[in-house]
Amino acid sequence: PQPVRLADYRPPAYLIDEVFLDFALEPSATRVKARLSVRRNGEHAEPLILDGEGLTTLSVAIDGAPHAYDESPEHLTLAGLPATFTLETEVEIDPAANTALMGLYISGGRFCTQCEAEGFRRITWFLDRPDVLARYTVRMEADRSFQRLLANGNLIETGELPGGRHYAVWNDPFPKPAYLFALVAGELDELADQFVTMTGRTIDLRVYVDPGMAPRAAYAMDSLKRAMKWDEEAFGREYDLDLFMIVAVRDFNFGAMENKGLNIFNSALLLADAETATDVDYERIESVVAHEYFHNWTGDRITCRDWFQLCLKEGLTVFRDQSFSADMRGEAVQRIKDVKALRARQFPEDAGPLAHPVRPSSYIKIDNFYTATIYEKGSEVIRMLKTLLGAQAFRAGMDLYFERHDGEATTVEAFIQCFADASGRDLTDFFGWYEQAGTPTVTVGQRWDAEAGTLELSLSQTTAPTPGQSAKTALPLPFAFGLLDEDGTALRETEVAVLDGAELTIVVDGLDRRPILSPLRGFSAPVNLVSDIAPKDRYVLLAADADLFNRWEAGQGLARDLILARAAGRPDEVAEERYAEAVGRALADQAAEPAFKALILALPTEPDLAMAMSPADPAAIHEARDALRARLAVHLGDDLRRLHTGLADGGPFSPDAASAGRRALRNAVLTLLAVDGHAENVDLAIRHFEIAANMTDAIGGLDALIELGGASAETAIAAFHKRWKAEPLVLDKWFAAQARDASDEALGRILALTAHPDFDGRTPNRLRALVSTFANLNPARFHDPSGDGYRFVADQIIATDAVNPMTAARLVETLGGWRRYTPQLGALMKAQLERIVAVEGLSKNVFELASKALA
Ligand code: B3K
Ligand code: ZN
Repeated sequence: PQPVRLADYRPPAYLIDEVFLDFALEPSATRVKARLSVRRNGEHAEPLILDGEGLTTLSVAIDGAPHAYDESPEHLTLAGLPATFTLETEVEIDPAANTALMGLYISGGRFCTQCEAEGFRRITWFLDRPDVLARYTVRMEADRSFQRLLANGNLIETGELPGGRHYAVWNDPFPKPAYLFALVAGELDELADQFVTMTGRTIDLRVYVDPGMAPRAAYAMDSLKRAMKWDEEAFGREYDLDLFMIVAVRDFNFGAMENKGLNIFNSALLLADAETATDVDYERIESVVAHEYFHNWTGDRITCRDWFQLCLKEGLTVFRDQSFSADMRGEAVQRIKDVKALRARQFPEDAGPLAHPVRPSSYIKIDNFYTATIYEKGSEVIRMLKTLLGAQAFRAGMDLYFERHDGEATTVEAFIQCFADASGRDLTDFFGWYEQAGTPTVTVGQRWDAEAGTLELSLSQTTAPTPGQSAKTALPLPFAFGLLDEDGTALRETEVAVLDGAELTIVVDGLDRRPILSPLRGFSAPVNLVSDIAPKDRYVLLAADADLFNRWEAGQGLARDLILARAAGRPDEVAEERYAEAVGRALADQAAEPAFKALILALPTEPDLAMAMSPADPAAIHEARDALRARLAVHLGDDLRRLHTGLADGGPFSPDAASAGRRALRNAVLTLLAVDGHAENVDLAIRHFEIAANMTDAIGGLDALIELGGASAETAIAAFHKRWKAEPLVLDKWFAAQARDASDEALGRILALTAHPDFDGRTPNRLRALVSTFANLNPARFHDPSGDGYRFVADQIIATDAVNPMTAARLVETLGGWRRYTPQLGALMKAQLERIVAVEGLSKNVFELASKALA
């Protein structure tokens, strides 16, 4: 397959101004008539080349008369065209057979669509590229059993038809690219509400869900209203249509989609109540509802010129949803979680064979570039921009962007230009963050001159080569830091220095005591930090840094070093005791929030540790990490059990951040205790599970019992299944809990789960619950020395690729880091990638990632 290159971008030869679509919906034979008002773009004699995939063409006419055309599997070519004309086509498609879940498909007996990035071409012949913006009118008719007929924009007309059919007509006044088109038809319950905008307009809000599920949409609706208000306050953005709809579907390739006025969600990211959803689910629902809503301005009103510009809408919108969540749930806790996610997903990507810049310059399948780099690093880049310019200039740049580019399909250059113009700053070098892959390493050295009372900080940065980019340049990055004394008293408040070359020296003078450096506060840049800060100073930071992120970071660094020393066969028991005591003090801190303490209590994850060990040995890491957990569990045992009791919550469930924080801490305590199979801990876990009054506690208990193993684990697994077998979203959690089981004998059971009657690999949620959870969150068993974990994941990739290439491809990255592991493991991983690449008829999606992972 040939890659597509940014350098080859050309404006479209034709533009489409108006689209009229007429759907005659039938599950296995849907007819789609399209009437397009087309206009030649400039003076030329080029043919019109339309995109299509899997369409059965029934007719093609220009200005009402049949027209000759050339059809290939992916294109329809028309020549000899006037400067403006009406193109009419009719095609037939088969939604019931659409297992790839791109284009028009059926989920739970309802029609729904997914068009981003290139799904619209599976619906009708079109210029399926984001720089062709058109106004859409959509008529659809279906059997009356498909009760609701929904599309983008405003409802214009509905009516009955003979033969038990009915129809609806929708019009979207805002020009949009085809990837934002959506249609839904089927039986759905409705949750209705309203929002009054800052200019006093009343917007109708609708959330559509499976019959009987409307109460579970309440939190999504509440999140939506808070997001609408927040976007007005934080960015001055008001909603534009009079109606905003969200529909939940069970079968979806990812989280959710920002179709104009008609967002479509994976039901896992929309439905919640205390009994069936965890606090983590609530948190994700809040952030994803906000994310998709925020796209209305950053994505829909202003969209991408081409798919290389994906971060223009995604990085920016992640930044917006993270800022929203920080305001809803607390800045420090949110920042820690965001950085954890960045390190868990983006850093390994940036360090491996699939590393790519935030704005890539070539791809084979754009579906493969919805990555942590585009999303999460893309957000970090915006965050740095805000830090470098200051909040006010940042907002001025955003305002200018909305004003200058509303209604356009634009580029990252144009976006950055708005900030340069609004701030008067030259951002040429900053643009390097979009073009250079790899995580910079920033090294900070200190020289303390007691006599002069000066601290000299020397900063330097380097970035290792990444595939296709051997030479790297230094990128401008904000380095926020503060100084404390040995008692934890602030000596200097946060200051932001800019490392805008390979090196920088900062001199702080007027210090009357030895300062302790609190570096890279709030994780002010997405880098790996290497510092010479001594453990005793890191204990001061853990106990007293005014920057809560760095308190957490100091604890993580201490734990990481202890675990890695153990994994290397050099355990330091005295230092481990000291660490346990410091954690005990952090837990006793009355001023700290429970949500923060829960984060302090969790040791660095195994994949995180693997990134810091070369070559990585997952078995040694797992064992060493558990040894430190055991030290904490034993050393702090009584305190932990007391804390667990003290945090028990008898009142009615509330999903608010403070209540969720208390549950998070209580479950983090249980997680820690589960490493120690002391009878008291087993009893505690059994009780925790049995009396759980919400899903957060039920899963916390189940996880702990599975780790403790034995008969109580079996009982719990069976009881959970019996209780929840009729609830697909909860059953997903049941699969996931078992997929996380890291015990030595777990692998056989996990592999056997694919044969469970409730397992269906064609439902992406179920597949991810078992296979992604296993590959991403169970490193000990995924990297099982037998190689069976790798083989299992490869089997699932190959089987899934035949039905749903996009979802299959998402699993490939788990094998991509093979060079970072011990030679034995690396060879086993590589062998599975080779097996995948050799499969006949492999999709472009999987081929691109697997072959790049091997290159
Ligand atoms: N824009 C969609 C992602 C589409 C993924 C297509 N492979 C959801 C989001 O990021 O908001
Ligand atoms: Zn998005």
